[in-house]
This record gives sequence, C-alpha cells and structure tokens, in this order.
Amino acid sequence: MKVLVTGAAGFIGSNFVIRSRQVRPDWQLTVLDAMTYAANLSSLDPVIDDIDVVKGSVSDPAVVDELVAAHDLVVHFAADSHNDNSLEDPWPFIETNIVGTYQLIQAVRRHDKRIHHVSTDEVYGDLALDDPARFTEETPVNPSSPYSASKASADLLVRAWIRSFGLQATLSNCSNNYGPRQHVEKFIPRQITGILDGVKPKLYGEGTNVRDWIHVDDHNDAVIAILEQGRLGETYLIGADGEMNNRDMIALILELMDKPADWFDHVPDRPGHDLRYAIDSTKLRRETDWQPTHPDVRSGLEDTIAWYRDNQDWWRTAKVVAEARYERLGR
Ligand code: NAD
Ligand code: TDX
Repeated sequence: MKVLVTGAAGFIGSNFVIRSRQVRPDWQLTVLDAMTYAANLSSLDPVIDDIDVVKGSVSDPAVVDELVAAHDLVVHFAADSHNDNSLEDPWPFIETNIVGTYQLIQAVRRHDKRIHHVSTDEVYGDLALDDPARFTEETPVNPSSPYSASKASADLLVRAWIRSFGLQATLSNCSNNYGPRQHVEKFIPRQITGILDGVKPKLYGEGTNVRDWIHVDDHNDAVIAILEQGRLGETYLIGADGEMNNRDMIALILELMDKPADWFDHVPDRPGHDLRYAIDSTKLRRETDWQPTHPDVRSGLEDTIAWYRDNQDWWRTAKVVAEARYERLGR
C-alpha cells in the first residue's frame, strides 16, 4: 500500500512514520511537509533511507493532486498546531488547516482514494472541572481558539464530503500527546528543556486546567487500528484516561528531574484558555482491538525527559526562537 503522510516532519507525523516502518514494513511511505518552523527533518533520520520526502504545502492544489493520484491512502497530520501562535496570527491556521484540508479531500475525491483526517479533542471546547461527562463522538463542536476553530472547520468539511460526495474517509479526534520529537513551544517539552537549562517551569494562570495526556505511540497505534479496522465515514475519539492538571504535571516533571516542588513561576494566563479536556474512547475500543501500551504517564514522561536530555542538538535552535516569542507575549 502506498501511503502519503502529510505533516510528517512534525511531532506526531514523524513518530507515525517511524512506528509504521516498525509495524507495517510493507507500506511505501511518502511524506508531504511544508517544512515550517514546526518541522524538523532530522526527526525522520531513523527511516530516511526507506521513505520519500516532498517539500510542499497541502494548500497547493497542483502538488496535492499529483501526490494523491500516486498513492492509495492519505494520512493527514499537517496543520499549524499551537494555540498561542493562533492567537497572535490566525491566518496560517486558516490556510493550512482549512484550505489545505479542502485541497486534500477534493483530490482524494477526484482520484477515488481514501483519507484519514487527524484532528483534536479541542474542537469540542472545554468541560467544567467537576463535570462527570467526557467528550464522545456525539459531543457538538464548540471551539474556543483560532486553532481549534480551524480544526473544527476542517472536520466539518471532511464530514460534509463523506455525506454529500461519498468521500472514503475516517476521522479521529485525539487528546494531548506527549513523547519524543515534540516542538519545544509545547507545554511538556518547554518545561523539560527549560529545567535542563536551569530555567523554572512556566505555569499559565493558576494551573488548574486539565489535559488528558496520551503517549504519541498510543495515538499512532490507534490511527493504524482505525485505518485497518475502523468503518469508513466514521469518527473515533482517541484517549488513554490520562487526565491531569497542569500544576500536577509540573510537579511530576520537577520530581523526575530532581527539583523542589515549588520551583516554578506563574505567568499570565492564555486568553480564552480551555479549562478541561477529557476523552471517552469507548467506541474506538469497542470497534477495534486498540489498547494503550503506555498507560502510565509517569514512566512515559521519564523516557521523554531522557530523550530531550540525550538529543539536545535536535531542539536547541528552536528553543531560542520559541522563548523569544514567549518573551514578547510576557509568558
Ligand atoms: P506539529 O506542529 O508538530 O507538526 C505539524 C507539521 O505540519 C510540521 O512538520 C509542519 O511543517 C507541517 N505543516 C504545517 N503547515 C503545512 C502545510 N501547509 N503543508 C504541509 N505541511 C505543513 O503538529 P503535531 O503536534 O505533530 O500535530 C499533528 C496533527 O495532530 C495536527 O493535525 C494536530 O491538529 C493533531 N493533533 C495534535 C495533538 C497534540 O497534542 N499535539 C493532539 C491531537 C491532534
Ligand atoms: O508554558 C506553558 N505553560 C502552561 O501552563 C505552556 C506552553 C502551556 N501551558 C498550559 C496551557 C495548556 O493548558 O499547558 C497546557 C498544554 O498547553 P499546550 O502544550 O500549548 O497544548 P494545548 O493548548 O492543550 O493543545 C495541544 O493539545 C491539543 C496541542 O498543542 C494541540 O495541537 C492539540 O490539538
């Protein structure tokens, strides 16, 4: 099977390609990535001789048409992905996440191929801290930020193309990922790399916001399970019961890195900051044989800390740029 993977020089896509080479060595993989600030081509070093890499944008119809025509399946990770950046400049989020997805589904439809659209739990908005409910596939979309609104828009396009044009597609909405090769602008790598440099973690507001953490390999195994066992036209929520508030996450990172529990700074909160995400993944577990293999966030985090300690060349340049941006935002 010939698989086109968009956005695979980024965090989740690069881990998907590495994982796929291990568990599905017969797949022929092509990466399409615009190589934005969020990309790091060296993430693909372990598999670079076994894959094709094309530099180009998902919002470029000519590039997309030619590549889609030459493959059986598209796994669509490409996105502008950071909420804080979307609050500063929403346009790249509209162009890549909405227009890019439109170009892909038009090409998939034209050439009668299949696509899996990778999305986020953020499209559902947020939950109260004391709400016993979790997000399900039936939860109405209610996004808060330009990033999550652009992802919700893309999801709705894919769903409409399924219904109106019979697009061969599946969708997944996953909770917060952690693991190796995540950009240092994101919460967990920002704190780990800061501590390695002797800088205190930065907690937005009071830090009571809850995220539902899942290891990136568990996310990608779920995507593979949906590709092979999911039903066309369906949406699947992916989560591994990893709810934790940001304050507790910082405390755990500090403990694992031998720092005192109070060694962090409060910084101004993110505007519109979603309070809590929580995923009910019953449908995925009922319809496929997927199970998380890294259910213990503590041990997953230990491995992640070791990865950032051992791969400083991978993140040092991006760290300088990301922290200059945070300094401008006062965070
Ligand atoms: P990332 O920012 O690390 O990587 C995104 C990649 O997409 C980068 O390599 C970038 O160069 C590429 N890209 C950006 N614009 C492009 C364009 N126009 N054309 C082609 N490539 C382009 O993001 P990530 O965290 O790996 O997220 C991947 C996907 O998973 C996104 O769709 C995101 O919404 C979704 N998701 C992420 C999380 C999470 O916790 N990180 C959770 C759920 C879903
Ligand atoms: O320095 C920080 N301090 C802090 O307290 C940063 C960078 C973040 N935070 C908080 C904000 C969030 O409550 O930590 C939490 C996680 O922040 P991010 O890593 O920016 O993730 P989030 O906004 O939850 O979105 C992530 O998960 C869903 C990904 O970036 C999205 O791409 C994905 O869709």
